[in-house]
Amino acid sequence: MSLINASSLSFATVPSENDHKLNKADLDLTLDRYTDMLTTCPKDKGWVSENLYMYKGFWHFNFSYGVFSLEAMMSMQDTFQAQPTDIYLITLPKSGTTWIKALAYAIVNRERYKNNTLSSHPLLTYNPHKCVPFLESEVFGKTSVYVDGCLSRLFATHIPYSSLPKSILDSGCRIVYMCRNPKDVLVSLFHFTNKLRDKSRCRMAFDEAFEMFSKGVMPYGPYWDHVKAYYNFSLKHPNNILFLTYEDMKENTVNKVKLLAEFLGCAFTKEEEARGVVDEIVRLCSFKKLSEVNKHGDFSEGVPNDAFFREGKVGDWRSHLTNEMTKVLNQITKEKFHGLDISFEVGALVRN
Ligand code: PAP
Repeated sequence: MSLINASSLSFATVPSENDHKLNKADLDLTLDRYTDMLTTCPKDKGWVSENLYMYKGFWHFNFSYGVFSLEAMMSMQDTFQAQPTDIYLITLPKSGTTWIKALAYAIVNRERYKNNTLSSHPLLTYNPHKCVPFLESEVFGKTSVYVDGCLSRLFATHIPYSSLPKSILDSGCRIVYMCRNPKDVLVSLFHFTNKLRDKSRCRMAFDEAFEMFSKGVMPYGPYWDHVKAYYNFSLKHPNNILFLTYEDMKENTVNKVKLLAEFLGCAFTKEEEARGVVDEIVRLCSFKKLSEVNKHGDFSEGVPNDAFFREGKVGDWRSHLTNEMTKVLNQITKEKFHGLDISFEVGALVRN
């Protein structure tokens, strides 16, 4: 959930600061007709934003959060035309969005950088969020990233299954869904929120974050409903959706990167494997490398690049949650995921 204000959008295959300038008047006109709907939506306290609004069972930002607003999502539902060759990376905030963007981008564009051993790669200069646009940024202008040598477009989104533009589900395109242990999502979102809260708002206490997360109030949450809907979709359409967990990706990075490449239609050749291309991509997209590259500078106003790189570990929740909190979240997860083969235990996942 990179909180991009409308005025700071800038995306392209090889990003440049002036690639995309938003025309605010046009934007207002496009989204105005959806704003009235917001007044009828249930409202609750937000994390980074003042409030969140419920639409079709999920919590959303309002217009001031540009790309991530409910209005932008509604506009997408009405207008977006998916293509069967598209690729969508779908996550809940703090579930590995930045990482999966980097990996997918590096995999599908690897031909372009093969002759100089990745040394001039955009990921060595730009935040992965600049390399792969959020789907909703289409509302703000043409931002498509075309994958090398083919017509595939690469997008990311946090939109819940029930609100995805219908054409995405009908087109038979490829979807990669990545989820993460809810307890680590909570901890990550808590820290991200406090990093981004400006001086006018006091720091959030962990107790408060826990309360909100447990009752489902987080951007694009409830957590469990988001994951469950995509999981069920993946059972029905195993060829169209690759269901991954952050934990499994951490544990088996090389194997999962190979699987991801295969799913994206560009499996690594034996020759590439022998040349060490897979390992090189894993290193390029590693927490260590990306957090070094993004140590300084701002991604957008009020959002430093380093806000997307904190610990990058599995199980950091252990140093934040009390036993009582752990019990509550485990119980909710058990009930909500009852009958589903989803596990965040390292080495335990399931399918693929
Ligand atoms: P977003 O949805 O706002 O874009 P997202 O990238 O999903 O955020 O989540 C950030 C988390 O991914 C951070 O986790 P933490 O707070 O528990 O540390 C961040 O450290 C982690 N992360 C970012 N890049 C990587 C990476 N290359 N490898 C592993 N974890 C990463």
